[in-house]
Amino acid sequence: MLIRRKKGWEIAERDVTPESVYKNRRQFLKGIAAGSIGAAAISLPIGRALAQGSDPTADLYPAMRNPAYVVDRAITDKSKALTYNNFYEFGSHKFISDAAQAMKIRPWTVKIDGMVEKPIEIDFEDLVRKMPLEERVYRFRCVEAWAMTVPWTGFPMKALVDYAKPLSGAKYIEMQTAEQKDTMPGLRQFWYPWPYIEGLTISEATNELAMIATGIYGESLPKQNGAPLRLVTPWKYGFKNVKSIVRFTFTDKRPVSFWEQLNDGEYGFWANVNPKVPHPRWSQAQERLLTTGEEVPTQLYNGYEEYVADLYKGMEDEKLFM
Ligand SMILES: Nc1nc2c(c(=O)[nH]1)N[C@H]1C(S)=C(S)[C@@H](COP(=O)(O)O)O[C@H]1N2
Ligand SMILES: [Mo]
Repeated sequence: MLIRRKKGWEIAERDVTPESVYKNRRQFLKGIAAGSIGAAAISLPIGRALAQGSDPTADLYPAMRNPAYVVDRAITDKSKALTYNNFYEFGSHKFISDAAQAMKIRPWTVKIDGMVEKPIEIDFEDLVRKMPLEERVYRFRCVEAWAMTVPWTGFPMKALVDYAKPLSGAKYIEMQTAEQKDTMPGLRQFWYPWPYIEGLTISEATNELAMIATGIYGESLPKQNGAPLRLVTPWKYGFKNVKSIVRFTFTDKRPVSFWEQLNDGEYGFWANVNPKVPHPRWSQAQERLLTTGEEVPTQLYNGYEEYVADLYKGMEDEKLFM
């Protein structure tokens, strides 16, 4: 049974204090430097853990950049995008990149099931080699009002939908993150409705912007960013972008996502970016750029209105922007 929590003070992703968490982490790292903790692996640079193991998909990167997606913003520093993360399975704060290195990403089986011609399980390696990989630079906007601009490598989600051959009655796709009890300490926080799931309508999933990312900055995805595959929907708030996916389920019922299960007064299914629709506890008018800290105005659909506005024609009664 799902535990439905309505208490915003316990669960909102905004409620952590990154500064204090960061200070604690620095204390911790000082401890390591002083030799009080002999954990050499912890001080490895981010991403090295994967690079050291054999990444059998390394030959796929970098992929050719698709020049159609132009962003009038500087690309966020790689070091920022790889160390300031949300991945609650590894902790409910931003500095989980070290902890995430424990995640096991080989072998990685992806299930495609529900309303499809033939449910299948496929190894990630086989799947990614069937898909048309390219690089795209996209804006990214978290509901907490921070933003980044990153080069993702991946494939249009439409290619996966075509591969899955959904039945005509399927309307939605539910996506689920892995649950690794032995590597994900966050799963012990029982008040969260694990596993992390998210959903899209099939028309959203087949919109040209929707992407399944397998890489970032010209390399395969680091674990903290959702290796080996995660969703990227740049017109929606960041929490839609479910990481480390193990299952795509085609269904005629609208999925109730992780955050919506926790608090449907603050987080909804659609979650489209709109500066004019404030979150119940804060404004969405501005966003803070990760590298510079600069505050800039947020744009409708995060600047992707021309691509996606048609998806929502005639849906004015829906809560499209939360
Ligand atoms: N499984 C899982 N996916 C997740 C999250 C999470 O906690 N668990 N956080 C989401 C949120 S709130 C954001 S903003 C993005 C952050 O992605 P990044 O760390 O690659 O920047 O991941 C999203 N996907
Ligand atoms: Mo987020």
